[in-house]
Amino acid sequence: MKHSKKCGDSESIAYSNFDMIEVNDSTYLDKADQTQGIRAGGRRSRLAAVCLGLLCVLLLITIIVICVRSVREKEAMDQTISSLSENCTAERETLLSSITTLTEERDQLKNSYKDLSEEKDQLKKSNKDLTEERDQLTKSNKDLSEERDQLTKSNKDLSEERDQLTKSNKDLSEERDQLKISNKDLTEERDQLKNSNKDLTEERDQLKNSNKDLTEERDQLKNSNKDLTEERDQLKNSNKDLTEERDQLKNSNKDLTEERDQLKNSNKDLTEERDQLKNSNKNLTEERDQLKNSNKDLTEERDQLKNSNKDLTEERDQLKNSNKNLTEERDQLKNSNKNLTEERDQLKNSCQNLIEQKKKDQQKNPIHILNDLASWKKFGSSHYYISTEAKTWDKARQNCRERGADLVIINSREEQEFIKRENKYVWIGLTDAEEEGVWKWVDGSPLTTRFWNTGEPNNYAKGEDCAVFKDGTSTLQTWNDLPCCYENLWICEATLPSS
Ligand code: 2F8
Ligand code: CA
Repeated sequence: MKHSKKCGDSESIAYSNFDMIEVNDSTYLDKADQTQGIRAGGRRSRLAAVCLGLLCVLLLITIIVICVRSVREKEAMDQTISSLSENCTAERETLLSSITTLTEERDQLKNSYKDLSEEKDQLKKSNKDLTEERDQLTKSNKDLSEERDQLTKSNKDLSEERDQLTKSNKDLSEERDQLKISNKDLTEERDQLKNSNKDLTEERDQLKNSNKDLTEERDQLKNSNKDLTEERDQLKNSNKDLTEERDQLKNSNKDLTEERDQLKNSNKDLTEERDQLKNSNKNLTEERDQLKNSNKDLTEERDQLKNSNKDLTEERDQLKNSNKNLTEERDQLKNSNKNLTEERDQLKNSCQNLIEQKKKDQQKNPIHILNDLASWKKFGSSHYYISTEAKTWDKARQNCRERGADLVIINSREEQEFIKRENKYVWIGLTDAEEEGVWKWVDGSPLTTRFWNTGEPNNYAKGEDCAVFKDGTSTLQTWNDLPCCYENLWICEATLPSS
């Protein structure tokens, strides 16, 4: 019977009782043989049991030794592990503190960069305002100059007009004086004529009187003729003489009458002439008064213009002074602006240096990428990150640097194909900003393997210095040059130092 036996197993005792029962059941063995066989079987069983017990003890000892050894080994290992974990903890703490320091430093730099940007914007704004103010002043100065020129011109025109008016006034005064003289002459002539007329009238009256007297005499003579018929012949003669005389007198009377009528006519003409002269004199006086008034108005207007011209000149001079002051102020502001710009540029440079230093530190310590590895894709020995927002080429590069990386540098067809699979329109780390037409990667290396689109780079619109990776169907002709100020997604590349 084959049984596997184990140390201290209760089953083995059951099996030996079974053997003994088997022996008791045998009817073909004699009693002595039976006793002997039982004794021999009992000895063998005891021997086997002793052997087994020894073996068990040995096994137990071996197990105990192994256990003790393994406990000791475990303790030693625990010690090693705890010292290793202490080292790791210390290292992690150092790294964490350096991260904190770098984060603080980055935040400070970000803040100083933000402050400088704000300061720059304010300066730009104040510069723009000043420029606008200066342009307005220049414009107002120009307008005032034009106004002054117009006023000078109008002043000149008015002076010329005034001179012409003075001249015409003078001419009119002369004409008036001449008319006055001629009027005076005519009046004198008329007075003389009046006098002569008066004299003639008196003469005529005298003649009339004498005629009357003669008529009376003749009547007397007629009466005496009547009375003295005799004497009539004589008187006839004398009468004839007298008649002749009378006829002569009549003729002379007629002549005098004609002369008087002529004088009357001439007197009438002279009166009309005088009235006409009086009218013309009145008109001329009115005209002169009007001219005097207009001359007075013009003089007042000229004086007002002179005053306004004077005020404008003063205003212009004040504006000139304020313009001069503003120009000085602007120049001072320009200088201060220039100084601030220099200061800002210096700060920018120091900021840039700090960023570069930080980048170097970050490259030494790629914890940034390790922290955010889920957003990066691995290809070859590099990791790639595609942004989710759009920025200008410079800002995109800045962002890559802040991530401890830089814009992607494509050095092989495989890398080009890998980026193409992402099928995104992204900035890459290629630029010819330093020298037109000389394309360089962001690490300063020249361009050797090219994947330009057909017809590119074309410096379209004379200002395309940054390269973009286009999405679309083509795989090996995807690059285009674009103005760096355009805003696009971008792709960063980071190479982790081999561990
Ligand atoms: O927007 C600039 C971009 O304009 C065109 O592409 C849409 C030019 N392409 C051609 O003239 C063929 C690009 O070269 C240019 O960069
Ligand atoms: Ca182009």
